[in-house]
Amino acid sequence: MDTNPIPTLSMDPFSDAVLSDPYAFHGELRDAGPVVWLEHLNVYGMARFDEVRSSLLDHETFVSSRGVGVADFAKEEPWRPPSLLLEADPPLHDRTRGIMSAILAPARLRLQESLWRERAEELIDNLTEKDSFDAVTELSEVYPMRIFPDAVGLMDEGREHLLTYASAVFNAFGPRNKIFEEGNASSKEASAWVAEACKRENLKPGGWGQDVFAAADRGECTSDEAERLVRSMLSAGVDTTVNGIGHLVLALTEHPDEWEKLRAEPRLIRRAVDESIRWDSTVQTFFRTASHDTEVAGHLIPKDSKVLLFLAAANRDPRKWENPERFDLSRTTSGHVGFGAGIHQCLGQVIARLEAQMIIGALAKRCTRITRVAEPVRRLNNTLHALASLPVRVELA
Ligand code: OVM
Repeated sequence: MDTNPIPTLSMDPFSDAVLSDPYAFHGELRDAGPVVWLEHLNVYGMARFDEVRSSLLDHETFVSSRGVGVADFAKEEPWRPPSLLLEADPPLHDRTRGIMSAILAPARLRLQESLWRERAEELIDNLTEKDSFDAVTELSEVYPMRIFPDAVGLMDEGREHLLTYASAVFNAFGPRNKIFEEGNASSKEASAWVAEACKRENLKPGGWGQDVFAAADRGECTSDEAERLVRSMLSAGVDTTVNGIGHLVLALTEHPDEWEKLRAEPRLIRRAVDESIRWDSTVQTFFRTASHDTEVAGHLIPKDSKVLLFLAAANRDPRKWENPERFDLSRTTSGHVGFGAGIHQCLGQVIARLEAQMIIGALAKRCTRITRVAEPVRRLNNTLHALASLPVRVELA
């Protein structure tokens, strides 16, 4: 073991430069080796597809209960009470995951489909009354907010706090840098609102939130756990879909041929959603912690090490993907790690796919062309590849 030393990189993966345009850095990481030492953070890193995927699958070696951010919960106070899903290992994780999987089962989500389609068509009809609009502030930030909070059964007042909260949650997985501090300042009020919104008495009947409390009534979890599980929906369900949809629109404006293909063959919309997540992964990174000494590609990773997994880099690894930098609707996108892999693989991916399909479906039905009319503006986040603005012009069918 370790006849070749582990290559060291000095670049800060959470610097403004890397976060705004991560792909060149991802190439350096992959080419440096299967395992790297990131001396700026004192953590190991993996950016090649095989090692990222295997590490995600090996949840006993690479645990989540010590945090999936840079902070080790064994040594540092967590930023908020840990998630019972994301920041938990079996057996706790399997119990909570079981409760949530039943509530968000695909057959139950299908019940939302016609309403979500109606809402998507409504929004696109309104937007296309003008020939140009901002695909972030008027579309990707708007559509999930019109369907998701209602599906959970959230109180009406204060829903605007959701995006502020989620962006702070995702910033908190990174180091305590300027991006974290700035988001943290504005998130206090949002956190307080979220805590209230998750309470049983504030959730409307008929929503997924009340379904979690019904599980508590059946003895599957405590009421405190139910509140924390509703919090997971609010943490993970908004900023992710907002930026997933934003980047999907961006991908389609930059690839007019793929837009043509998708319009000609609407069944490709499904694939476009996954190809977009492969090509420009919304969740760029997550950490794990080594629970014991382990070996990866001949290198020792000592017990208690933090390991940074570059999901987005794995999804563009040329060792795995042909022409990985091409957004290509004719490829097989399945197998990407944009939703993770293994026991923690995105619980909400069926919701995310459905939302994206509905809004892009409505857009494709209505518009023959979609063109970007100004440079997209990025919103820097320590975990999410995020957009602040994407001005587009459309031509109607
Ligand atoms: C949670 C949570 C928060 C952020 C992300 C996430 C991607 C889960 O609170 O469970 O999954």
